Amino acid sequence: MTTQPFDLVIRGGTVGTSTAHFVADVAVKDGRIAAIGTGLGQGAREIDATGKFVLPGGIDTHAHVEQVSAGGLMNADTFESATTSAAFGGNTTLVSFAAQHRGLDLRKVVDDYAALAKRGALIDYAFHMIVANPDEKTIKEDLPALIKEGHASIKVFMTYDLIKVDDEPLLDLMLTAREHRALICVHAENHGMISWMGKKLVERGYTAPKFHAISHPRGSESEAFTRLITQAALIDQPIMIFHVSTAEGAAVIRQARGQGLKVFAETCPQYLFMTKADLDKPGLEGAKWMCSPPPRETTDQDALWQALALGDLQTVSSDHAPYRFDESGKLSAGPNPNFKQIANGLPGLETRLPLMFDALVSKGRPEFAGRGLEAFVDLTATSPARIYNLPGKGAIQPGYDADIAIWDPSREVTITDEAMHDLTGFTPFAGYRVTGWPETVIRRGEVVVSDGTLHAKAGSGRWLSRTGGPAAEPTGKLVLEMDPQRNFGATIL
Ligand code: DUC
Ligand code: ZN
Ligand code: ZN
Repeated sequence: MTTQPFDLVIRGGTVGTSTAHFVADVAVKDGRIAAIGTGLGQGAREIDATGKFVLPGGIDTHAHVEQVSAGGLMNADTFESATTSAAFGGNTTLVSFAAQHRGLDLRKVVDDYAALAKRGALIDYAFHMIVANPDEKTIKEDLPALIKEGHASIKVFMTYDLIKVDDEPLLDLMLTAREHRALICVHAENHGMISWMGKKLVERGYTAPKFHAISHPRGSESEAFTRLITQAALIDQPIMIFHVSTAEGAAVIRQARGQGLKVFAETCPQYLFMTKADLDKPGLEGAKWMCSPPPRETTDQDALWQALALGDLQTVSSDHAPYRFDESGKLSAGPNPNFKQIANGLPGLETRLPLMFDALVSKGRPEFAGRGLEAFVDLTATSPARIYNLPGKGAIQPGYDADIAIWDPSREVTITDEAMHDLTGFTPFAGYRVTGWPETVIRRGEVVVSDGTLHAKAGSGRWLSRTGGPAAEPTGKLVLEMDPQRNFGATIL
């Protein structure tokens, strides 16, 4: 009997990394990538990947799952449905949220989400802790302990009445994050401008979903980015700015990074592929395209693609926030809501990678000058793993987890509501035609999806304990007020 040195060998595919692509076999042993090369030995299982792309499984670092929204509404997915949808879309790792609302105990919140995910998740996962109740216990006790236990990122909202964190508690949170080395992720929009515009529009009878798009003035984003970055510089705390939607917002980030500030940023498919015109539909239909911040203009799309190519923005996440188009979700305020009463968010776990693959690899966005495959891998897997410090994830490399998506680059698919595996019941990308699809998805060496069939069990995903890693390390550059050499000797940081 011949011994088979490997558990799995994927033969003859084009292996893609964030810096190169080449034809090779990939061998897997004990859930990890054991070798990459040509003519590798036998595997107990063999997959012929000739003509296919062998890429790292996607890492989606911004998704709301089994979570109560900013407006107090439970979303449509469970960890099982969301991770099933993510897996069919080529993902092997998810970072979702443990969401503290006002009055809730952060420790209990994290324990509750951990229990839900442990039971349901079928790809690997981690959490960002949303903090909306930055009281003494949260800041002094729970956050330091939870960061130490492996939850090394915090999300804060600068808007939404029920969960927003004002400047002073945000500075407190940044100081705690700096002391314990966690990344701070932020939904940054100017609350007052949005709230004021929303009220004015509704008072004047402009209630249709399309008015959501103009109720979040473009300047509310760049203003909040500037304020946030200025505060982060005061504390010397690294930040991640979520879901950048405007050209002006991207320009603020570019300038800050140019000054050496540790500012990371993401955008999402809804800002790269949709515009405010998508919300302009008869009746309430436009609610399906409502997210916050809203989709903008085609000129913003171009600016965001450029910002991705320049490295000003480093990741593309889905911001999956699923609300059904019925009374359990978008229409929870009744059959005739104004746009302020409609939950913000849209599903995207399953469509993020195919949309990005189609744009970067199949259509070859010009900004990436022939390096679309590398950019795809980098923006959707390698950079997320690096920034959120997910060791062993995000690359096809010996010793790394065998998290692999095998893509058929020539398969043409029209996205439909019915084909999606999440529980939203619709996708805002229905009707989009994409070329390239993840046909086989492998998580730690096990086939999770193949031939349109799910093979993994709920609960087979693993929680990933994370430290803050290099991204969360302060720069050490202190502004005048924090520098004892220049502030009359006061030590604050
Ligand atoms: N912000 C998010 O990050 N997700 C959903 C809705 C929102 O406002
Ligand atoms: Zn947000
Ligand atoms: Zn979000």
